Amino acid sequence: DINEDEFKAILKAAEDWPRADTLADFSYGTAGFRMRADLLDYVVFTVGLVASLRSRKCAGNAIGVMITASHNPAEDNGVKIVDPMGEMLMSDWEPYAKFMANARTPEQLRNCFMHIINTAQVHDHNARKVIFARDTRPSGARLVRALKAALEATNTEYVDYGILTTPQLHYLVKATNTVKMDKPYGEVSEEGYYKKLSKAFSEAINHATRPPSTPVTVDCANGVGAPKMKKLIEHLPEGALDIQIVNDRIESPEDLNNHCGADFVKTSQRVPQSFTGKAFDRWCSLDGDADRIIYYFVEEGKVFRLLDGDRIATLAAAFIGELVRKAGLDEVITIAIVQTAYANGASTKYVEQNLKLKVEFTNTGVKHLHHVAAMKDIGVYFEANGHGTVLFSERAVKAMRKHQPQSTAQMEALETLRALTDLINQTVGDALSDFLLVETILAHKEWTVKEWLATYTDLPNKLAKCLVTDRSAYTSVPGTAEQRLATPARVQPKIDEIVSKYRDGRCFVRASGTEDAVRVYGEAAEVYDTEDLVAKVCDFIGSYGGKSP
Ligand code: G16
Repeated sequence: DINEDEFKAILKAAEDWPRADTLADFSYGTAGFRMRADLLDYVVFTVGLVASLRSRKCAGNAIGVMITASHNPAEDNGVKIVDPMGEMLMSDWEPYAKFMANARTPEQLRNCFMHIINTAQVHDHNARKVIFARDTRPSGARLVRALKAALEATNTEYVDYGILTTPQLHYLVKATNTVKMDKPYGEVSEEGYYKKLSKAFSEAINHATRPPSTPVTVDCANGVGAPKMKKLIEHLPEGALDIQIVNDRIESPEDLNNHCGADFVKTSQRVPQSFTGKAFDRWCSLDGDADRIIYYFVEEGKVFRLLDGDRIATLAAAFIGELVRKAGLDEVITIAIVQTAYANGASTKYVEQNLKLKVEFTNTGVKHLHHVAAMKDIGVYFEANGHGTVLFSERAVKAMRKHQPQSTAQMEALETLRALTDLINQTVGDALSDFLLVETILAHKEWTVKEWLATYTDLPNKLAKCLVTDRSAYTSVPGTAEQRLATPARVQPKIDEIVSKYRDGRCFVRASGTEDAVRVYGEAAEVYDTEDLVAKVCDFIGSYGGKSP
């Protein structure tokens, strides 16, 4: 039952963080709650309450709360909950978070609190701990106060890690909860994160003929990735990589993700502000909370070439596959790739036909991909937008540990593989870790961006955004990886009709879970067909004057 003293304290604290007066309900979307920062105070307060209950449910293990709106514009913010092993909040609990954020009166809040305790069978007297961090958005400081108010009212022990990247917080949650285990995930500090990555990186490039000989430039989206990448560089072995940084103006919030960063480069398919690269120079962009990374370059004549999440997935899967084979483990360990509908059709074909690996599709959102990848021996998952990682199962790690190499070549492959399990963030997609992974692979293969691009040719593609009055009217048919709309009923037949007119045409529409818009993705054999196809679908949706057809 509810602890009356605790609940009194909650109500008292809630007075300072009133719910924004919106008619619409808040929802726990692709990456938690995300909206205009001035609407979020109460939402963050209630997330504090849910995180406290979640920790009690998880036997007092630390739960993470990250305050960030990642790729969204600077005036937005968001909040999401991280489970004990560093993974996203268990999906069964998302409705609880939604329910609580939408409680409009003290009675409703009380009912929600009681409901969670009863249905999730939370032992009210259990220990509870929450650790949290935020990105560089100025609104973060106020939202942290709302969070602390909820944690203090619920007598929850907490650690405020200040400003971190999202994946760093995921790392710290797992490190905190494994500290007493046989194999702790890493030291419980930001410093520990850099130490783990740099040690693993040194080991991973140890058997490469030479480190990448050309410099790489990182666009940090004017966000938290900038100071954190600089700290990472301080920890890397001397001379290992020549890294230049651009777009690191975190002191001017309006510059965050503005004409720079992974989302801008991927969606507009052009170079970011401050780009000074010459032909074939290697560049990459992080997003606003440094969980996504994409690479790109320009060819002579300024032709823009993108090496997105699909490219990182195929690069990583091919490399890890080779190592598994060279180490003599290919009979024991299998590799699978997980993608979303946004994956370029050419990448899927390449994985199936050239790499001979199995591809599975899930809905958008790393939480969905992660879940499927975690069931494989080695699961490589990346969204085309550059958000992803590689998961090594306990089974695969054991096989690598036990395997006795039969030759120096086998031993070297095995050592590199083992280093990758530490280099790659096992909790969530992590731009800093993925950056070191890509650099490691390019070093081993002695590849420039040119060879990397040559592996396959992308189908021309376009991603557009349409503003509609009610994006919740757009729902997908379950089991189609969001490639078909169930509602509004008239839209899917029309899309099918339009798509049928283009060679290799593919197009789908889905409601964004992070922005107030629907996304339209299209592919076709020719660039002008792709443009035309997406424009026609957008026109159809827009022809209702922003109203849902
Ligand atoms: C978040 C999610 C990603 C997702 C992206 C766009 O990214 O973590 O998995 O691909 O939003 O989602 P949607 O199309 O539903 O708006 P981030 O980097 O903003 O946290």
